[in-house]
Amino acid sequence: GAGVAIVTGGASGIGLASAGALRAEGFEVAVLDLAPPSGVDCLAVHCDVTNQSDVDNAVAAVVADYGRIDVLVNNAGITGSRSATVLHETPVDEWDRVHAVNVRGPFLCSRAVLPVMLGRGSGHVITIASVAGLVAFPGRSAYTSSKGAALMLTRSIAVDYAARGIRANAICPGMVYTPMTAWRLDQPDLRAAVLADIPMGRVAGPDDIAEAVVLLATGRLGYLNGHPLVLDGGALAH
Ligand code: NAD
Ligand code: KPC
Repeated sequence: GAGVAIVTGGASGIGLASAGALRAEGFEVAVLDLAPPSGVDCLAVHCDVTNQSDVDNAVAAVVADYGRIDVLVNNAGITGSRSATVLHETPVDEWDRVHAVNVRGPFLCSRAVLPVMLGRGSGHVITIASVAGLVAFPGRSAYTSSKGAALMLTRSIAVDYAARGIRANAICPGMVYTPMTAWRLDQPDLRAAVLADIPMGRVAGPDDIAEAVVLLATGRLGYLNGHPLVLDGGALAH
């Protein structure tokens, strides 16, 4: 096979599409999520990525089943409720929850997986950040700051582990139609506002992002390290 890949948050949206695409490419896939994935042939492990023992136990279960980990896809993420908006109106517990999933989660998962990768002297940590980690998404302070942190966590891994055969890259999607964003994109006026900023005139689908996950996971672009791969239909070029 192509190797063993863990996908966090693989029960929905971008993670589910990535798990399916990795499986189709020949990877053994383990999905770590609060919810069980459906429709993908994988090892499903119930795991809250903010919980250290959940993460450590889940990674141990993957190693017990598959014996190695080649790819970690840090994908689980949340925006917070609608109340997590501009900074002074953001409830403190919403800020903490968003950062717990989007930053502590990739930290804990990478912390558990890196020793396994170090043992074989190879591996790739792929983190689904966002264009919101590069430019601020209006009215989403907690999310924007968490994605900036997730990108720099990725670069920290890239710098610290490259000499030991491990790479780390981020994928920075623009707007993707998933359960996360359906509330916005299903409202015609809000959808129109989003599309006005996208030169290609469409939002992404989960498969657009999964394709990049597979490209990186399979070891193509082998000199890429610490990079934020932007997939946004040209929005940031606008
Ligand atoms: P989604 O809501 O469809 O799926 C997220 C998945 O993560 C769900 O299955 C959920 O159960 C899981 N999850 C949430 N909290 C978790 C936790 N504590 N532990 C384990 N699993 C948890 O979202 P999506 O749109 O597919 O987003 C996936 C990633 O892509 C996120 O990191 C998101 O920030 C990022 N992203 C999304 C978009 C977009 O427009 N949808 C754009 C850029 C980046
Ligand atoms: C671009 C991205 O990462 C999503 S930011 C907007 C999420 S939401 O406010 O839920 O539409």
